[in-house]
Amino acid sequence: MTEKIWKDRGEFNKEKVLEYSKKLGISPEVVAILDKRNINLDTFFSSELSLPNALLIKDMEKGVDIAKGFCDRKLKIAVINDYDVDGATSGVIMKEALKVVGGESFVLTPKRTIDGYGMSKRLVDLAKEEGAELIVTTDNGISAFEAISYAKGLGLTVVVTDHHEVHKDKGLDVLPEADAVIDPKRSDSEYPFTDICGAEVALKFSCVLFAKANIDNDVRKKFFRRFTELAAIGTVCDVMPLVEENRSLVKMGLHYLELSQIIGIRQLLRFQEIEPEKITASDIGFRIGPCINAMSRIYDDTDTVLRFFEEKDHIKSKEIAKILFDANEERKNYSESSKKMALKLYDPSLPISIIYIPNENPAVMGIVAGKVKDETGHPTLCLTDIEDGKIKGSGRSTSDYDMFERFSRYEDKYVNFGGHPGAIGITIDKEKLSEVTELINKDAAGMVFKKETLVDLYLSMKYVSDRIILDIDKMEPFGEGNPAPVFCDDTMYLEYAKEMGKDGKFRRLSLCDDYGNKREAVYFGDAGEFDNYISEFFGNPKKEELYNEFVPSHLPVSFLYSPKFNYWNGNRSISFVIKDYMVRG
Ligand SMILES: [Mn+2]
Repeated sequence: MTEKIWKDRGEFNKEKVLEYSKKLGISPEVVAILDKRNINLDTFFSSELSLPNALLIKDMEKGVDIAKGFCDRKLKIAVINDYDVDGATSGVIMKEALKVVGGESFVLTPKRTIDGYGMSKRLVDLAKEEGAELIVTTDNGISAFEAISYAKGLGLTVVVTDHHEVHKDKGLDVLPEADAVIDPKRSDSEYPFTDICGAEVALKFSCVLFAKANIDNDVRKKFFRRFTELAAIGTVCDVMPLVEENRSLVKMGLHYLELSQIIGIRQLLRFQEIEPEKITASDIGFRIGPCINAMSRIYDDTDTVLRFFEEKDHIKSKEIAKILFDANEERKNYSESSKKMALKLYDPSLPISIIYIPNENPAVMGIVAGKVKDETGHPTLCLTDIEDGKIKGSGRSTSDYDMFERFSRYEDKYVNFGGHPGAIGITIDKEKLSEVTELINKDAAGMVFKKETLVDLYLSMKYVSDRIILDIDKMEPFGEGNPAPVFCDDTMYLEYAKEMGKDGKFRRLSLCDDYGNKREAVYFGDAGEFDNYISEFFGNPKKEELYNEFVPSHLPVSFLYSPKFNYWNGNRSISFVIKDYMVRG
Protein backbone atom coordinates (compact mmCIF):
# COMPACT_ATOMS: atom_id res chain seq x y z
CA MET A 1 0.00 0.00 0.00
CA THR A 2 1.27 3.45 -0.88
CA GLU A 3 1.39 5.96 1.89
CA LYS A 4 -1.46 8.42 1.58
CA ILE A 5 -1.34 12.09 2.28
CA TRP A 6 -4.17 14.58 2.67
CA LYS A 7 -3.04 18.06 1.89
CA ASP A 8 -4.97 21.24 2.50
CA ARG A 9 -5.19 23.37 -0.63
CA GLY A 10 -4.12 26.41 1.37
CA GLU A 11 -5.56 29.52 2.94
CA PHE A 12 -8.56 31.62 2.08
CA ASN A 13 -9.10 35.31 2.72
CA LYS A 14 -11.94 35.57 5.21
CA GLU A 15 -13.02 39.15 4.42
CA LYS A 16 -12.88 38.54 0.70
CA VAL A 17 -14.92 35.35 1.09
CA LEU A 18 -17.64 37.09 3.10
CA GLU A 19 -17.75 40.00 0.67
CA TYR A 20 -18.11 37.77 -2.39
CA SER A 21 -20.51 35.44 -0.64
CA LYS A 22 -22.88 38.39 -0.22
CA LYS A 23 -22.23 39.79 -3.67
CA LEU A 24 -22.69 36.48 -5.51
CA GLY A 25 -25.34 34.96 -3.25
CA ILE A 26 -23.19 31.85 -2.85
CA SER A 27 -22.55 30.19 0.51
CA PRO A 28 -19.26 31.24 2.15
CA GLU A 29 -18.03 27.62 2.27
CA VAL A 30 -18.16 27.34 -1.53
CA VAL A 31 -16.64 30.81 -2.06
CA ALA A 32 -13.84 29.79 0.34
CA ILE A 33 -13.13 26.70 -1.75
CA LEU A 34 -12.84 28.81 -4.90
CA ASP A 35 -10.63 31.35 -3.15
CA LYS A 36 -8.33 28.58 -1.94
CA ARG A 37 -8.02 27.45 -5.55
CA ASN A 38 -7.11 31.02 -6.62
CA ILE A 39 -10.14 31.20 -8.90
CA ASN A 40 -11.16 34.58 -10.30
CA LEU A 41 -14.37 35.19 -8.32
CA ASP A 42 -15.50 38.04 -10.54
CA THR A 43 -15.88 35.88 -13.63
CA PHE A 44 -16.31 32.31 -12.36
CA PHE A 45 -20.11 32.29 -12.09
CA SER A 46 -20.69 34.54 -15.10
CA SER A 47 -22.87 32.81 -17.69
CA GLU A 48 -21.44 34.70 -20.64
CA LEU A 49 -19.03 33.14 -23.08
CA SER A 50 -16.18 35.59 -22.94
CA LEU A 51 -13.52 34.89 -25.51
CA PRO A 52 -10.52 37.17 -25.84
CA ASN A 53 -9.88 38.59 -29.31
CA ALA A 54 -8.79 35.71 -31.56
CA LEU A 55 -6.66 38.08 -33.64
CA LEU A 56 -4.26 38.31 -30.71
CA ILE A 57 -2.99 34.86 -31.71
CA LYS A 58 0.05 35.47 -33.90
CA ASP A 59 -0.53 34.78 -37.62
CA MET A 60 -4.31 34.29 -37.15
CA GLU A 61 -5.19 37.02 -39.59
CA LYS A 62 -2.47 36.02 -42.04
CA GLY A 63 -3.57 32.37 -42.00
CA VAL A 64 -7.25 33.20 -42.41
CA ASP A 65 -6.49 35.53 -45.33
CA ILE A 66 -4.49 32.81 -47.06
CA ALA A 67 -7.26 30.24 -46.57
CA LYS A 68 -9.95 32.66 -47.72
CA GLY A 69 -7.95 33.38 -50.88
CA PHE A 70 -7.90 29.66 -51.75
CA CYS A 71 -11.63 29.37 -50.99
CA ASP A 72 -12.41 32.36 -53.24
CA ARG A 73 -10.42 30.84 -56.08
CA LYS A 74 -12.11 27.44 -55.56
CA LEU A 75 -8.77 25.69 -55.09
CA LYS A 76 -8.79 22.43 -53.17
CA ILE A 77 -7.77 22.45 -49.51
CA ALA A 78 -6.58 19.44 -47.51
CA VAL A 79 -7.18 19.65 -43.77
CA ILE A 80 -4.64 17.43 -42.05
CA ASN A 81 -5.69 16.68 -38.49
CA ASP A 82 -4.83 14.09 -35.86
CA TYR A 83 -6.41 10.79 -34.87
CA ASP A 84 -7.49 11.58 -31.31
CA VAL A 85 -10.73 13.31 -30.25
CA ASP A 86 -9.27 16.81 -30.37
CA GLY A 87 -7.81 16.01 -33.76
CA ALA A 88 -11.13 14.74 -35.10
CA THR A 89 -13.23 17.62 -33.75
CA SER A 90 -10.74 20.27 -34.88
CA GLY A 91 -10.57 18.69 -38.34
CA VAL A 92 -14.36 18.65 -38.70
CA ILE A 93 -14.62 22.29 -37.62
CA MET A 94 -11.91 23.40 -40.06
CA LYS A 95 -13.25 21.45 -43.02
CA GLU A 96 -16.81 22.69 -42.51
CA ALA A 97 -15.76 26.29 -41.86
CA LEU A 98 -13.83 26.37 -45.14
CA LYS A 99 -16.86 24.90 -46.93
CA VAL A 100 -19.17 27.56 -45.49
CA VAL A 101 -17.08 30.28 -47.15
CA GLY A 102 -17.12 28.39 -50.44
CA GLY A 103 -13.94 26.33 -50.14
CA GLU A 104 -13.43 22.82 -51.46
CA SER A 105 -12.01 21.10 -48.42
CA PHE A 106 -11.46 17.52 -47.34
CA VAL A 107 -9.87 15.89 -44.29
CA LEU A 108 -6.81 13.63 -44.22
CA THR A 109 -6.08 11.93 -40.91
CA PRO A 110 -2.78 10.24 -40.05
CA LYS A 111 -2.84 6.51 -39.50
CA ARG A 112 -1.43 5.60 -36.12
CA THR A 113 0.37 2.56 -37.51
CA ILE A 114 1.72 4.17 -40.71
CA ASP A 115 2.19 7.88 -40.08
CA GLY A 116 2.50 8.00 -36.32
CA TYR A 117 1.43 11.25 -34.76
CA GLY A 118 0.54 14.18 -37.03
CA MET A 119 1.34 15.20 -40.58
CA SER A 120 3.67 12.95 -42.59
CA LYS A 121 5.18 13.02 -46.08
CA ARG A 122 2.73 10.28 -47.06
CA LEU A 123 -0.18 12.56 -46.19
CA VAL A 124 1.38 15.43 -48.11
CA ASP A 125 1.61 13.15 -51.16
CA LEU A 126 -2.02 12.13 -50.68
CA ALA A 127 -3.09 15.76 -50.44
CA LYS A 128 -1.20 16.54 -53.65
CA GLU A 129 -2.68 13.53 -55.45
CA GLU A 130 -6.16 14.70 -54.49
CA GLY A 131 -5.38 18.02 -56.11
CA ALA A 132 -4.98 20.12 -52.98
CA GLU A 133 -3.02 23.36 -53.31
CA LEU A 134 -3.32 24.37 -49.67
CA ILE A 135 -2.81 22.30 -46.53
CA VAL A 136 -4.34 23.53 -43.30
CA THR A 137 -3.32 21.52 -40.24
CA THR A 138 -5.37 21.23 -37.08
CA ASP A 139 -4.18 19.96 -33.69
CA ASN A 140 -0.75 19.26 -35.18
CA GLY A 141 1.89 20.78 -37.42
CA ILE A 142 3.94 22.87 -34.99
CA SER A 143 6.63 20.17 -34.96
CA ALA A 144 6.07 18.70 -38.45
CA PHE A 145 9.24 20.32 -39.77
CA GLU A 146 10.11 17.67 -42.32
CA ALA A 147 6.65 17.09 -43.77
CA ILE A 148 5.99 20.82 -44.05
CA SER A 149 9.29 21.52 -45.83
CA TYR A 150 8.44 18.64 -48.12
CA ALA A 151 5.02 20.14 -48.89
CA LYS A 152 6.57 23.53 -49.56
CA GLY A 153 9.07 21.83 -51.90
CA LEU A 154 6.13 20.39 -53.85
CA GLY A 155 4.75 23.91 -54.29
CA LEU A 156 1.94 23.63 -51.74
CA THR A 157 0.92 26.43 -49.41
CA VAL A 158 0.74 25.43 -45.74
CA VAL A 159 -1.16 27.01 -42.84
CA VAL A 160 -0.51 25.47 -39.44
CA THR A 161 -3.12 25.66 -36.69
CA ASP A 162 -2.02 23.92 -33.53
CA HIS A 163 -1.90 24.26 -29.75
CA HIS A 164 1.09 22.09 -28.87
CA GLU A 165 4.34 23.36 -27.40
CA VAL A 166 6.63 25.20 -29.79
CA HIS A 167 10.03 23.61 -30.37
CA LYS A 168 12.80 25.68 -28.77
CA ASP A 169 16.46 26.18 -29.51
CA LYS A 170 18.45 28.15 -26.92
CA GLY A 171 15.18 29.54 -25.60
CA LEU A 172 13.99 30.77 -28.98
CA ASP A 173 10.98 29.47 -30.94
CA VAL A 174 11.81 27.26 -33.89
CA LEU A 175 8.86 27.22 -36.29
CA PRO A 176 8.14 25.02 -39.29
CA GLU A 177 8.53 26.58 -42.75
CA ALA A 178 4.77 27.14 -43.18
CA ASP A 179 3.18 30.26 -44.70
CA ALA A 180 1.35 30.96 -41.45
CA VAL A 181 1.87 29.33 -38.04
CA ILE A 182 -1.08 29.81 -35.72
CA ASP A 183 -0.34 28.52 -32.22
CA PRO A 184 -1.20 30.40 -29.00
CA LYS A 185 1.94 28.94 -27.41
CA ARG A 186 4.27 30.90 -29.72
CA SER A 187 6.28 33.25 -27.55
CA ASP A 188 5.41 36.19 -29.83
CA SER A 189 1.67 35.47 -29.57
CA GLU A 190 -0.25 37.93 -27.42
CA TYR A 191 -3.30 35.80 -26.77
CA PRO A 192 -3.79 35.85 -22.97
CA PHE A 193 -4.83 32.24 -22.31
CA THR A 194 -2.74 29.51 -23.89
CA ASP A 195 -4.27 26.32 -22.47
CA ILE A 196 -6.73 25.87 -25.31
CA CYS A 197 -7.12 22.73 -27.42
CA GLY A 198 -6.74 22.27 -31.17
CA ALA A 199 -10.50 22.33 -31.74
CA GLU A 200 -10.71 25.64 -29.89
CA VAL A 201 -7.98 27.10 -32.14
CA ALA A 202 -9.99 25.86 -35.15
CA LEU A 203 -13.16 27.41 -33.69
CA LYS A 204 -11.40 30.77 -33.38
CA PHE A 205 -10.07 30.43 -36.91
CA SER A 206 -13.61 29.82 -38.18
CA CYS A 207 -14.96 32.88 -36.33
CA VAL A 208 -12.35 35.14 -37.94
CA LEU A 209 -12.91 33.48 -41.34
CA PHE A 210 -16.71 33.97 -41.15
CA ALA A 211 -16.29 37.60 -40.20
CA LYS A 212 -13.88 38.24 -43.09
CA ALA A 213 -16.19 36.50 -45.54
CA ASN A 214 -19.24 38.45 -44.28
CA ILE A 215 -21.14 35.25 -43.63
CA ASP A 216 -24.81 35.78 -42.85
CA ASN A 217 -25.57 36.03 -39.13
CA ASP A 218 -28.03 33.12 -39.06
CA VAL A 219 -25.57 30.81 -40.78
CA ARG A 220 -22.85 31.96 -38.42
CA LYS A 221 -25.02 31.22 -35.39
CA LYS A 222 -25.92 27.77 -36.64
CA PHE A 223 -22.32 26.81 -37.20
CA PHE A 224 -21.12 28.49 -34.05
CA ARG A 225 -23.48 26.27 -32.11
CA ARG A 226 -22.25 23.12 -33.83
CA PHE A 227 -18.59 24.14 -33.55
CA THR A 228 -19.03 24.98 -29.86
CA GLU A 229 -20.27 21.45 -29.20
CA LEU A 230 -17.29 20.04 -31.08
CA ALA A 231 -14.77 22.34 -29.40
CA ALA A 232 -16.20 21.51 -25.96
CA ILE A 233 -15.73 17.80 -26.67
CA GLY A 234 -12.17 18.48 -27.86
CA THR A 235 -11.40 20.60 -24.79
CA VAL A 236 -12.59 17.96 -22.32
CA CYS A 237 -11.01 15.01 -24.13
CA ASP A 238 -7.68 16.80 -24.54
CA VAL A 239 -7.80 17.33 -20.74
CA MET A 240 -7.58 21.12 -20.87
CA PRO A 241 -8.10 22.88 -17.51
CA LEU A 242 -11.76 23.83 -17.15
CA VAL A 243 -11.07 27.39 -16.06
CA GLU A 244 -11.24 30.78 -17.79
CA GLU A 245 -12.57 30.57 -21.36
CA ASN A 246 -12.47 26.76 -21.38
CA ARG A 247 -14.97 26.72 -18.53
CA SER A 248 -17.46 28.97 -20.28
CA LEU A 249 -16.94 27.15 -23.57
CA VAL A 250 -17.55 23.72 -22.01
CA LYS A 251 -20.51 25.01 -20.03
CA MET A 252 -22.10 26.31 -23.20
CA GLY A 253 -21.09 23.22 -25.18
CA LEU A 254 -22.71 20.94 -22.58
CA HIS A 255 -25.85 23.03 -22.76
CA TYR A 256 -25.97 22.64 -26.56
CA LEU A 257 -25.20 18.92 -26.28
CA GLU A 258 -28.47 18.40 -24.40
CA LEU A 259 -30.11 18.81 -27.78
CA SER A 260 -27.10 18.01 -29.90
CA GLN A 261 -27.04 18.89 -33.58
CA ILE A 262 -24.63 15.98 -34.02
CA ILE A 263 -26.90 12.99 -34.56
CA GLY A 264 -24.10 10.49 -33.87
CA ILE A 265 -23.57 11.98 -30.42
CA ARG A 266 -27.25 11.62 -29.63
CA GLN A 267 -27.12 7.97 -30.62
CA LEU A 268 -23.94 7.31 -28.68
CA LEU A 269 -25.45 8.90 -25.55
CA ARG A 270 -28.28 6.42 -25.89
CA PHE A 271 -25.92 3.43 -26.13
CA GLN A 272 -24.02 4.73 -23.11
CA GLU A 273 -27.30 5.29 -21.23
CA ILE A 274 -26.49 8.93 -20.56
CA GLU A 275 -29.51 11.22 -20.28
CA PRO A 276 -28.75 14.19 -22.55
CA GLU A 277 -30.14 16.75 -20.10
CA LYS A 278 -27.84 15.41 -17.37
CA ILE A 279 -24.69 15.19 -19.47
CA THR A 280 -21.50 16.22 -17.63
CA ALA A 281 -17.92 16.93 -18.63
CA SER A 282 -16.92 13.63 -17.07
CA ASP A 283 -19.42 11.78 -19.31
CA ILE A 284 -17.66 13.37 -22.28
CA GLY A 285 -14.19 12.62 -20.95
CA PHE A 286 -14.73 9.10 -19.66
CA ARG A 287 -17.55 7.66 -21.74
CA ILE A 288 -17.94 9.50 -25.06
CA GLY A 289 -14.28 10.34 -25.73
CA PRO A 290 -13.02 6.76 -25.23
CA CYS A 291 -15.52 5.46 -27.83
CA ILE A 292 -14.17 7.93 -30.38
CA ASN A 293 -10.55 7.11 -29.52
CA ALA A 294 -11.17 3.36 -29.52
CA MET A 295 -11.80 3.36 -33.29
CA SER A 296 -8.31 4.59 -34.02
CA ARG A 297 -6.72 2.68 -31.15
CA ILE A 298 -8.13 -0.72 -32.00
CA TYR A 299 -8.73 -0.51 -35.77
CA ASP A 300 -6.64 2.51 -36.80
CA ASP A 301 -9.88 3.68 -38.42
CA THR A 302 -10.40 7.42 -38.51
CA ASP A 303 -12.84 7.56 -41.45
CA THR A 304 -15.62 6.13 -39.30
CA VAL A 305 -14.90 8.77 -36.67
CA LEU A 306 -15.32 11.54 -39.25
CA ARG A 307 -18.55 9.97 -40.45
CA PHE A 308 -19.70 9.77 -36.86
CA PHE A 309 -19.52 13.56 -36.55
CA GLU A 310 -20.90 14.33 -40.01
CA GLU A 311 -23.62 11.78 -40.75
CA LYS A 312 -27.07 13.38 -40.83
CA ASP A 313 -29.09 10.23 -41.43
CA HIS A 314 -30.50 8.78 -38.20
CA ILE A 315 -30.28 5.11 -39.11
CA LYS A 316 -26.73 5.36 -40.45
CA SER A 317 -25.70 7.46 -37.45
CA LYS A 318 -27.02 4.81 -35.15
CA GLU A 319 -24.99 2.13 -36.92
CA ILE A 320 -21.83 4.21 -36.67
CA ALA A 321 -22.44 4.99 -32.99
CA LYS A 322 -22.83 1.26 -32.35
CA ILE A 323 -19.50 0.55 -34.08
CA LEU A 324 -17.80 3.13 -31.84
CA PHE A 325 -19.51 1.77 -28.75
CA ASP A 326 -18.45 -1.81 -29.54
CA ALA A 327 -14.87 -0.76 -30.29
CA ASN A 328 -14.73 0.80 -26.85
CA GLU A 329 -16.05 -2.35 -25.17
CA GLU A 330 -13.29 -4.27 -26.93
CA ARG A 331 -10.71 -1.68 -25.88
CA LYS A 332 -11.85 -2.09 -22.26
CA ASN A 333 -11.20 -5.84 -22.44
CA TYR A 334 -7.74 -5.30 -23.86
CA SER A 335 -6.77 -2.74 -21.27
CA GLU A 336 -8.21 -4.74 -18.38
CA SER A 337 -6.10 -7.81 -19.16
CA SER A 338 -3.01 -5.66 -19.82
CA LYS A 339 -3.52 -3.88 -16.53
CA LYS A 340 -3.66 -7.14 -14.58
CA MET A 341 -0.46 -8.26 -16.28
CA ALA A 342 1.24 -4.92 -15.61
CA LEU A 343 0.36 -5.01 -11.90
CA LYS A 344 1.88 -8.50 -11.67
CA LEU A 345 5.12 -7.21 -13.21
CA TYR A 346 5.16 -4.05 -11.10
CA ASP A 347 8.23 -3.65 -8.88
CA PRO A 348 7.40 -1.50 -5.82
CA SER A 349 11.08 -1.04 -4.93
CA LEU A 350 11.68 1.27 -7.91
CA PRO A 351 10.47 4.89 -7.84
CA ILE A 352 9.59 4.88 -11.56
CA SER A 353 7.75 1.86 -12.93
CA ILE A 354 8.90 0.86 -16.40
CA ILE A 355 6.88 -2.19 -17.32
CA TYR A 356 7.29 -4.27 -20.46
CA ILE A 357 4.20 -6.33 -21.31
CA PRO A 358 4.93 -8.78 -24.16
CA ASN A 359 2.72 -8.82 -27.26
CA GLU A 360 -0.10 -6.52 -26.26
CA ASN A 361 -1.90 -3.80 -28.17
CA PRO A 362 0.41 -0.74 -28.17
CA ALA A 363 -2.60 1.54 -28.45
CA VAL A 364 -3.83 0.79 -24.94
CA MET A 365 -0.47 1.26 -23.16
CA GLY A 366 -1.36 4.83 -22.15
CA ILE A 367 -4.60 3.74 -20.56
CA VAL A 368 -2.86 0.89 -18.76
CA ALA A 369 -0.03 3.14 -17.53
CA GLY A 370 -2.63 5.57 -16.18
CA LYS A 371 -4.40 2.81 -14.26
CA VAL A 372 -1.19 1.38 -12.81
CA LYS A 373 -0.10 4.88 -11.80
CA ASP A 374 -3.44 5.53 -10.08
CA GLU A 375 -3.26 2.25 -8.23
CA THR A 376 0.39 2.37 -7.18
CA GLY A 377 1.02 6.12 -6.91
CA HIS A 378 4.23 5.76 -8.98
CA PRO A 379 4.92 7.38 -12.35
CA THR A 380 4.48 4.52 -14.82
CA LEU A 381 5.60 3.70 -18.34
CA CYS A 382 4.11 0.64 -20.04
CA LEU A 383 5.65 -0.76 -23.19
CA THR A 384 4.89 -3.56 -25.59
CA ASP A 385 6.32 -5.05 -28.78
CA ILE A 386 6.06 -3.46 -32.18
CA GLU A 387 8.13 -4.53 -35.20
CA ASP A 388 11.91 -5.09 -35.59
CA GLY A 389 12.80 -5.74 -31.96
CA LYS A 390 11.42 -2.41 -30.89
CA ILE A 391 9.05 -1.73 -28.04
CA LYS A 392 6.66 1.19 -27.84
CA GLY A 393 4.79 2.63 -24.92
CA SER A 394 3.15 5.48 -23.07
CA GLY A 395 3.87 6.90 -19.67
CA ARG A 396 1.63 8.63 -17.16
CA SER A 397 3.08 10.69 -14.36
CA THR A 398 2.19 12.14 -10.99
CA SER A 399 2.11 15.88 -10.32
CA ASP A 400 5.56 15.93 -8.69
CA TYR A 401 7.56 14.25 -11.46
CA ASP A 402 8.08 15.97 -14.82
CA MET A 403 8.18 12.81 -16.89
CA PHE A 404 8.94 14.58 -20.16
CA GLU A 405 11.90 16.53 -18.79
CA ARG A 406 13.29 13.57 -16.82
CA PHE A 407 13.10 11.17 -19.75
CA SER A 408 14.48 13.83 -22.15
CA ARG A 409 17.78 13.56 -20.29
CA TYR A 410 18.47 10.25 -22.03
CA GLU A 411 16.92 11.05 -25.38
CA ASP A 412 19.87 9.54 -27.30
CA LYS A 413 18.82 6.10 -26.01
CA TYR A 414 15.39 6.21 -27.69
CA VAL A 415 14.15 5.65 -31.23
CA ASN A 416 11.27 8.06 -30.76
CA PHE A 417 10.19 10.30 -27.92
CA GLY A 418 7.68 13.06 -27.19
CA GLY A 419 5.23 14.33 -24.62
CA HIS A 420 4.69 16.74 -21.75
CA PRO A 421 5.16 16.73 -17.96
CA GLY A 422 2.20 14.43 -17.27
CA ALA A 423 2.48 11.99 -20.17
CA ILE A 424 5.02 10.67 -22.66
CA GLY A 425 5.12 8.49 -25.74
CA ILE A 426 8.29 6.54 -26.41
CA THR A 427 9.79 3.88 -28.68
CA ILE A 428 13.04 2.10 -27.80
CA ASP A 429 15.04 -0.92 -28.90
CA LYS A 430 14.02 -3.81 -26.69
CA GLU A 431 17.63 -4.54 -25.83
CA LYS A 432 17.96 -1.07 -24.30
CA LEU A 433 15.07 -1.66 -21.87
CA SER A 434 17.11 -2.59 -18.81
CA GLU A 435 19.62 0.19 -19.41
CA VAL A 436 16.85 2.80 -19.71
CA THR A 437 15.07 1.43 -16.64
CA GLU A 438 18.29 1.72 -14.67
CA LEU A 439 19.16 5.24 -15.89
CA ILE A 440 15.70 6.63 -15.23
CA ASN A 441 15.53 5.10 -11.76
CA LYS A 442 19.05 6.21 -10.86
CA ASP A 443 18.03 9.70 -11.88
CA ALA A 444 14.95 9.45 -9.65
CA ALA A 445 16.79 7.81 -6.74
CA GLY A 446 15.42 8.79 -3.36
CA MET A 447 12.21 10.23 -4.77
CA VAL A 448 9.22 9.08 -2.78
CA PHE A 449 5.81 9.13 -4.40
CA LYS A 450 2.82 9.37 -2.17
CA LYS A 451 -0.83 9.21 -3.01
CA GLU A 452 -1.72 12.78 -2.33
CA THR A 453 -5.28 14.05 -2.13
CA LEU A 454 -5.98 17.76 -1.96
CA VAL A 455 -8.55 18.78 0.62
CA ASP A 456 -10.72 21.73 -0.37
CA LEU A 457 -12.30 22.42 2.99
CA TYR A 458 -12.31 21.06 6.53
CA LEU A 459 -15.98 20.97 7.39
CA SER A 460 -17.78 18.73 9.79
CA MET A 461 -20.61 16.83 8.12
CA LYS A 462 -23.07 18.34 10.58
CA TYR A 463 -22.55 21.77 8.98
CA VAL A 464 -23.37 20.63 5.45
CA SER A 465 -26.64 22.23 4.37
CA ASP A 466 -28.88 21.92 1.31
CA ARG A 467 -27.64 25.32 0.22
CA ILE A 468 -24.00 24.22 0.18
CA ILE A 469 -24.84 21.26 -2.07
CA LEU A 470 -26.87 23.47 -4.42
CA ASP A 471 -23.97 25.93 -4.59
CA ILE A 472 -21.47 23.13 -5.29
CA ASP A 473 -23.64 22.23 -8.29
CA LYS A 474 -23.11 25.75 -9.57
CA MET A 475 -19.36 25.03 -9.73
CA GLU A 476 -19.94 22.55 -12.60
CA PRO A 477 -18.63 21.55 -15.09
CA PHE A 478 -16.10 19.56 -13.09
CA GLY A 479 -12.97 18.13 -14.63
CA GLU A 480 -9.31 18.90 -15.10
CA GLY A 481 -8.43 22.19 -13.36
CA ASN A 482 -11.87 22.36 -11.73
CA PRO A 483 -12.41 19.14 -9.77
CA ALA A 484 -15.47 18.47 -7.62
CA PRO A 485 -14.67 19.71 -4.10
CA VAL A 486 -13.37 17.29 -1.50
CA PHE A 487 -14.29 17.93 2.15
CA CYS A 488 -12.59 16.58 5.23
CA ASP A 489 -14.33 15.69 8.48
CA ASP A 490 -11.94 15.03 11.36
CA THR A 491 -14.49 15.26 14.15
CA MET A 492 -16.55 12.11 13.67
CA TYR A 493 -16.14 8.59 15.07
CA LEU A 494 -16.91 5.44 13.18
CA GLU A 495 -19.64 3.61 15.10
CA TYR A 496 -21.07 0.93 12.81
CA ALA A 497 -20.42 -0.52 9.39
CA LYS A 498 -22.79 -2.54 7.28
CA GLU A 499 -22.45 -4.31 3.97
CA MET A 500 -24.50 -2.90 1.14
CA GLY A 501 -24.97 -3.34 -2.60
CA LYS A 502 -24.65 -6.46 -4.71
CA ASP A 503 -22.59 -9.17 -2.94
CA GLY A 504 -22.05 -6.70 -0.11
CA LYS A 505 -19.25 -5.01 -1.98
CA PHE A 506 -19.95 -1.51 -0.66
CA ARG A 507 -20.24 -0.14 2.87
CA ARG A 508 -22.76 1.92 4.76
CA LEU A 509 -21.07 3.69 7.67
CA SER A 510 -22.68 5.23 10.76
CA LEU A 511 -20.75 8.13 12.23
CA CYS A 512 -21.16 10.19 15.37
CA ASP A 513 -19.32 13.14 16.93
CA ASP A 514 -18.65 14.02 20.59
CA TYR A 515 -21.97 15.85 20.86
CA GLY A 516 -24.13 13.02 19.59
CA ASN A 517 -24.54 14.37 16.03
CA LYS A 518 -25.09 11.32 13.85
CA ARG A 519 -24.56 11.01 10.10
CA GLU A 520 -24.85 8.14 7.63
CA ALA A 521 -22.27 7.77 4.87
CA VAL A 522 -21.63 5.40 1.98
CA TYR A 523 -18.35 4.03 0.68
CA PHE A 524 -18.16 2.73 -2.90
CA GLY A 525 -14.41 2.04 -2.85
CA ASP A 526 -12.60 -1.22 -2.14
CA ALA A 527 -14.45 -2.67 0.87
CA GLY A 528 -11.88 -5.44 1.40
CA GLU A 529 -9.12 -2.89 1.71
CA PHE A 530 -11.26 -0.89 4.12
CA ASP A 531 -11.81 -3.93 6.38
CA ASN A 532 -8.09 -4.74 6.31
CA TYR A 533 -7.23 -1.19 7.23
CA ILE A 534 -9.52 -1.26 10.26
CA SER A 535 -8.12 -4.64 11.42
CA GLU A 536 -4.58 -3.42 10.93
CA PHE A 537 -5.05 -0.38 13.16
CA PHE A 538 -7.57 -1.55 15.73
CA GLY A 539 -7.21 -5.34 15.63
CA ASN A 540 -9.54 -7.96 14.28
CA PRO A 541 -11.96 -8.09 17.28
CA LYS A 542 -12.63 -4.35 16.89
CA LYS A 543 -13.26 -4.85 13.19
CA GLU A 544 -15.76 -7.63 13.99
CA GLU A 545 -17.43 -5.36 16.53
CA LEU A 546 -17.78 -2.62 13.94
CA TYR A 547 -20.16 -4.92 12.07
CA ASN A 548 -22.18 -5.65 15.20
CA GLU A 549 -25.15 -3.34 15.10
CA PHE A 550 -25.68 -3.50 18.88
CA VAL A 551 -22.26 -2.22 20.00
CA PRO A 552 -21.07 1.25 18.95
CA SER A 553 -17.36 1.07 18.12
CA HIS A 554 -16.33 4.71 18.50
CA LEU A 555 -13.22 4.48 16.32
CA PRO A 556 -11.36 7.76 15.70
CA VAL A 557 -11.34 7.77 11.89
CA SER A 558 -11.30 10.88 9.69
CA PHE A 559 -13.01 10.97 6.32
CA LEU A 560 -12.75 12.70 2.99
CA TYR A 561 -16.21 13.06 1.55
CA SER A 562 -18.42 14.80 -0.91
CA PRO A 563 -21.99 15.65 0.04
CA LYS A 564 -24.81 14.67 -2.34
CA PHE A 565 -28.56 14.74 -2.42
CA ASN A 566 -30.30 11.44 -2.05
CA TYR A 567 -33.80 11.16 -3.49
CA TRP A 568 -36.11 8.57 -2.02
CA ASN A 569 -39.89 8.37 -2.22
CA GLY A 570 -40.11 12.00 -3.25
CA ASN A 571 -38.00 13.15 -0.31
CA ARG A 572 -34.63 14.77 -0.55
CA SER A 573 -31.97 14.09 2.05
CA ILE A 574 -28.25 14.72 2.31
CA SER A 575 -25.92 11.79 1.95
CA PHE A 576 -22.16 11.66 2.30
CA VAL A 577 -20.04 9.80 -0.21
CA ILE A 578 -16.76 8.74 1.42
CA LYS A 579 -13.69 9.21 -0.77
CA ASP A 580 -11.00 8.16 1.70
CA TYR A 581 -10.43 7.38 5.38
CA MET A 582 -7.57 7.72 7.82
CA VAL A 583 -7.11 6.87 11.48
CA ARG A 584 -6.62 9.93 13.69
CA GLY A 585 -3.35 9.69 15.59
MN1 LIG B 1 -4.87 18.37 -29.10
